[in-house]
Amino acid sequence: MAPSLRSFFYLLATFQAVTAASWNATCTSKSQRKAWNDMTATEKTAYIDAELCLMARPAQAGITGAQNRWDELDWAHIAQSNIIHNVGAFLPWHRYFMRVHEYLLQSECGYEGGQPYWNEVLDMDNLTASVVFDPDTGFGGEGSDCVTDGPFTNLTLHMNSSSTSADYCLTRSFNSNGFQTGAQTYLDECFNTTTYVDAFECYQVNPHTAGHSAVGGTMLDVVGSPGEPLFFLHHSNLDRLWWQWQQANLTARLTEMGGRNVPLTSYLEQNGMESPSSSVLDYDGDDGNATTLNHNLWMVGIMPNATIREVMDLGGDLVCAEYV
Ligand SMILES: [Cu+2]
Repeated sequence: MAPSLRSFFYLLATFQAVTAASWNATCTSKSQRKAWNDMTATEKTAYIDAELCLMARPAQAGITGAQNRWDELDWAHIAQSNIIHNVGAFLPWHRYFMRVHEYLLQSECGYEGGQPYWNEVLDMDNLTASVVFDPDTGFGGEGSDCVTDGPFTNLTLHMNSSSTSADYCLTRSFNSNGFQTGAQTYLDECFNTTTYVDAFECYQVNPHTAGHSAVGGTMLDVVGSPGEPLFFLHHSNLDRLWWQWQQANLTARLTEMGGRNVPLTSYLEQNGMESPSSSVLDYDGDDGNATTLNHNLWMVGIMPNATIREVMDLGGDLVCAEYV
């Protein structure tokens, strides 16, 4: 994004009523990100209400077909799914995405808490009994045509990889077996990797896939999964795992980046994705097919773009959060 446009968005953001968060200011008060199972009923209600608020707020970013803020967030992921998965930017982009979502809840929907996470490893032995699926204090349960209970009953989504005017229901179909690569032994294997490249590959393949498989339905859509509200709890948990890995050697890992910018051909084919074009890759901030701290993280006009450098420190000025 051009510097002038960036400062325009910055100015716009400063004019919004901001209570629990500020944008691009100095981080003074970190968002407290709690596990869903550690939150009070009041805190859970506040979060769910703020999510429903985003779904009801009119679109603002000028994205074709987007009817509300929720659609816009979904589109940010859909539009660039072939440059944010299976690449070095996978973890940083999703960290930034969590922050943008959290910030919208705080700045536009009066939410005062931090982005919750789903501590998935606690639920390995009994997925369907997880507190996150509670219809009264959670996100509701399954539904093969539409989710049938909880706050997101009959939630209608509008964006997918081939259309910005689709109308389809949020669906879920639980899969306990698919959840098992989120177990502690897999987390340990990832935690024990010694380079960022090994870490991101490990976290993506095992704990990341686990949460998507476990919930199923919309969550299993590699491209359109942010239509599922649990996406943000799952990816915050993944982000927490990356932060744990960073903290194991923080001095080095606050700046350790790497990996490719173009997904493997096998990955693209497996997920029906096109190879990213030079019109995108030429502007990603890197010189070649290696991800660096200069890499751009695009947010399709919802919020200003950022660089990987700016999101490396979870408690830095841009993300300004901590997992508690
Ligand atoms: Cu993703």
